[in-house]
Amino acid sequence: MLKEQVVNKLNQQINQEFYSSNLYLQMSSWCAHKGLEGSAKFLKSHAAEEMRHMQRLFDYVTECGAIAKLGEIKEPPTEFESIVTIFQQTYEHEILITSNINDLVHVAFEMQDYSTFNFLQWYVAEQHEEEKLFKSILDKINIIGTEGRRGLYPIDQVIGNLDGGSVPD
Ligand code: OFO
Repeated sequence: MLKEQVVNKLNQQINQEFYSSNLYLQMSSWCAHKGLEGSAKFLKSHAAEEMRHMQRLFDYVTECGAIAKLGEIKEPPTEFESIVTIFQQTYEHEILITSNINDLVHVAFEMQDYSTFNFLQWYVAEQHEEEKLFKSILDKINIIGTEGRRGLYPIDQVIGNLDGGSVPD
């Protein structure tokens, strides 16, 4: 049986994962609109991965006999300055999510809820992968650049071929 404080934190995280999914899906639409097909594909696929993060939490709360609450999801921004801004924002967003997960792990530990603590270890490992992935995109943008004769095309191709990689179930 989950303690109320833990259920509330898990539900907050469900909401955050929904927001992450919507944010990346919205970003993918902006990229598609600008003809950045590789980035659009990558972000759309990552939006689907965020929904799987949400679903895993949703199932855990439900399996523990509590009610998973979806709540109101914040509207993501629709306008972005550039592809560079988009990937800076995704990296910053993942750092924020890591901090949310760490808070959640801390609450589970403090409440001596070792089942939830154990369940959350997947998210701890996953956030390491997510930060690494988005940091690597920023590094690629820095190396390849987005200006010059060929413009955005090469970096968009590279991003489109990236494997979103996630921690195995
Ligand atoms: Fe991008 O890891 Fe979930 O939110």
